[in-house]
Amino acid sequence: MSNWYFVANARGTSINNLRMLRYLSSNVSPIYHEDIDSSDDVGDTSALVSNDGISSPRSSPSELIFTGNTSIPVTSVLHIVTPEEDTPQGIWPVFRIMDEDGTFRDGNNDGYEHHLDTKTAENSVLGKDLNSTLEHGDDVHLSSLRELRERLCSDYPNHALEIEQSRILTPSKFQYRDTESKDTLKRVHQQMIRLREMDTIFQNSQRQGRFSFYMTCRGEEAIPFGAATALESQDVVLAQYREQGVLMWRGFSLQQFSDQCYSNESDLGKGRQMPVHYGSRALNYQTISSCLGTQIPQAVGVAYSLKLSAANATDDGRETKKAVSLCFFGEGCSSTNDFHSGLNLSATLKCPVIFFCRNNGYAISTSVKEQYAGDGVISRAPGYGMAAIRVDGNDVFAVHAAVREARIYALENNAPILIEAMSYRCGHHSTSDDSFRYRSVEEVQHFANESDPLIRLQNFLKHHKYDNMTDDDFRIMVEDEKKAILYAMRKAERKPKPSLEDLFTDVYNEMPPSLKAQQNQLNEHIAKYPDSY
Ligand SMILES: Cc1ncc(C[n+]2csc(CCOP(=O)(O)OP(=O)(O)O)c2C)c(N)n1
Ligand SMILES: [Mg+2]
Repeated sequence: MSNWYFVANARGTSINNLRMLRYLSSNVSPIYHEDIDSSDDVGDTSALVSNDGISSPRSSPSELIFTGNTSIPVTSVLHIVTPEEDTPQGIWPVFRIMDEDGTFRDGNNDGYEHHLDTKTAENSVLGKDLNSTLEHGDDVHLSSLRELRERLCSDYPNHALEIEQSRILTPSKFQYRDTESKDTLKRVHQQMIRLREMDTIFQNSQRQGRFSFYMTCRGEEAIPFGAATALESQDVVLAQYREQGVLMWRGFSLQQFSDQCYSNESDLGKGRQMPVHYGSRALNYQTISSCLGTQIPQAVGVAYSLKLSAANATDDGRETKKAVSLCFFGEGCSSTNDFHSGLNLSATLKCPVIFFCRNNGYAISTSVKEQYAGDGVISRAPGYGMAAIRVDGNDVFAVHAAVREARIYALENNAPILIEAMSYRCGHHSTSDDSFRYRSVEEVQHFANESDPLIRLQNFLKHHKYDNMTDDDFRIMVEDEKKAILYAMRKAERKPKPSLEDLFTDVYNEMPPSLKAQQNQLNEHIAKYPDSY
């Protein structure tokens, strides 16, 4: 559906909603007031960085409290459950590296029987070479990823192997164009802020009638960036709609995001899709479909084709880069027929596909309690003969590690794997939704305070004194991002709409008579009511 014709229908606010607004929008910048009204905002990043300092060290929680007061045992062990082994007894554990206060878990208080293998420290190069050049002390600020990794290995020897392998903690071979630095961790942090700000401004723009629809990723930002940093550029991503951070990481510019939402002539989809239905052939990101679940069997087809082309390329001696497809979907989408047929097909055809379920507690207004009777989505994997891992979706390091290892597993075994990431949808479902009609302000406040992935990463940076980041530095980053987003938006707003002709092209080589008839009807209609168009 073209967003020209989409009717935005949710401008309603309730008293609860207003209370939440006051709570979360207390520090709105003047830039917003000048141009973009934030009256229906569900939050502003500036509020996130106002919790000065970090909490004092505490022992790691043994359980993760999920929506609806379900508790899930936490494990510090990155373990993929393969079809060959026994499935976990009871509730599947959730893999987590970093606790809410930004420190890494020591593994001693895990709620699941797997405990960290202390040999991992000995296996790692950094782990053997601890304290070589590192000065310790409270006032030592770390400025390079090398220093940070040494400090982390020293502080958390049980995670040494992961610290060494984590690409978030490894500088890129090439300079990132947007940050003009090779520092991956800093870029992850900056892009998490950029995404949150873009979401906030775009949502508010929809409220002002500047475009027709929007969906935020608020509260789930660790998922796209954790996953994107673990993939290679040749990997094909088939997303649901809330994963715009993957595109951002791959280089989709703020101008491209804005052009798509405004459906202007620079929109790659030529205005035929609703806002947020991004796609980019150059970035190997298939265009979003509004119908839930369609991306799942498509991802299986993509993976099957990748497997065949990799095999053929080896046969005739050409070099090929091995690739997987990664398919994102929400837990609500896992109730579609396409989920079941897609997963079954991938296991029987042995396709290298990563199924990534974002379990954020809700499918619009339906909470997980009403969505399934079993243990989430992960417990279905053994039924399909599929490997699986459950991960804390608010821990960017854990999401990264799980996807990295899942990719290795999928390619080595030519087999699918299911990841379930436990998170929470802090925003409304979309701009057509007022979530305070079906969940309490207190619930949203609780998750926004306790498990926000951006605050968790900022606690990590502060705790480990990385890059000397203070709350003021965070605020400056937020302001710079806001300016860049507003600049792109204003530019997008001024661009002309795509040609009406484009509505009928690009599907058939020669337009069939039925479509030609529709085009004539549309032209006649517009000629009859010129004032309305
Ligand atoms: C086949 C189909 N059924 C229903 C819908 C309406 N719909 C759009 S999003 C959504 C909820 C999806 O929830 P989930 O998969 O958990 O993703 P989330 O929005 O939580 O990220 C529904 C029911 C649709 N778009 N397509
Ligand atoms: Mg959901």
